[in-house]
Amino acid sequence: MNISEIVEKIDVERLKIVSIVGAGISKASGMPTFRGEDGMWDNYSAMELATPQAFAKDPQLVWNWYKARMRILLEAKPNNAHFALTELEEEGLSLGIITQNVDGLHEIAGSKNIIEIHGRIRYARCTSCNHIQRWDNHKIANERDSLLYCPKCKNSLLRPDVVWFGEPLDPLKSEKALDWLSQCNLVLVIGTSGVVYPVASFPSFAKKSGAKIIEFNIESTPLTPICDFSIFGKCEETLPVFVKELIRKVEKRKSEKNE
Ligand code: BJW
Repeated sequence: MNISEIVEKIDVERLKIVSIVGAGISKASGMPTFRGEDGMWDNYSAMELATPQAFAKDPQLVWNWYKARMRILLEAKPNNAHFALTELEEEGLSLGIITQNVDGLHEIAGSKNIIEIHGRIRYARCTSCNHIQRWDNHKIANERDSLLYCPKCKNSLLRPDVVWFGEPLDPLKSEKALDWLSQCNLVLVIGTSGVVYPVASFPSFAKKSGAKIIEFNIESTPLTPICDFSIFGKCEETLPVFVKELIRKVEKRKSEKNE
């Protein structure tokens, strides 16, 4: 089924969309994904580095990984997939974006209702007093082999303000995400491998509340079987087409009602 045929099947009456987003959306902005061919850095897998154990054992190694990613991010711009989601929101069709990405590109693209469920790479958090500060500048990103320390407690180490494996998600963010997912009637699952929990369980949670699920990915994922439709291809190409066609259908519906 092509995108027009899929849009044709969507009930656009009182559409409330939630987008669940992963690293694939930022690939065209130059940000590496976690798994697949991008998933190694300095011979370590992202899965080995994104843990509190890795940070406890070798904070410098972990900070060097985040600094390498920050150097890329500082040059990155949102792409057409980020902008398509902003357009959905501006048209009043979106409840919000639940993003696993820590890069902040949705906000730069102009989206407002965003839950950054795995945190924010641009901020660092004190491992003792929880003081939070930005570190997204070229000077720090280019200082290799140096750690960041808390300006408040002086000797305490700062860490990236993100969620690593084995760490709980912010309960307020999870609660808000589940609230959106129970209210929505359409979920767009964009550029995620669908293997990291609890986010990987969000589409089926929404489906149980009656939402339709559409996946945008370059390949099938463990979520594909529960999706009503899968749109295979680069989301920076497919999502803008989908959004444009959806908005056209909503507008057409509105003008028919007013006649
Ligand atoms: C394109 C594309 C293009 C490419 N267009 N598509 C239940 C069952 C089993 C395990 C667990 C479970 N519940 C919890 C767990 C454990 C664990 C987990 O899920 N493990 C599994 C891996 C087995 N989960 C956790 O530990 C979570 N915490 C938790 O559950 O806490 C419970 C707790 C309670 C009380 C006390 C203590 C604990 C935390 C998970 C945190 C994940 N963190 C990371 C790092 C964030 C910081 C950082 O960025 O550095 O989050 S890991 C990494 O994976 C990152 C991502 O957000 C996340 C998901 O990755 P994503 O986005 O899907 O990227 P990829 O690379 O995997 O996929 C990219 C996709 O894009 C691919 O499909 C491509 O095909 C596609 N693509 N180009 C469209 N152009």
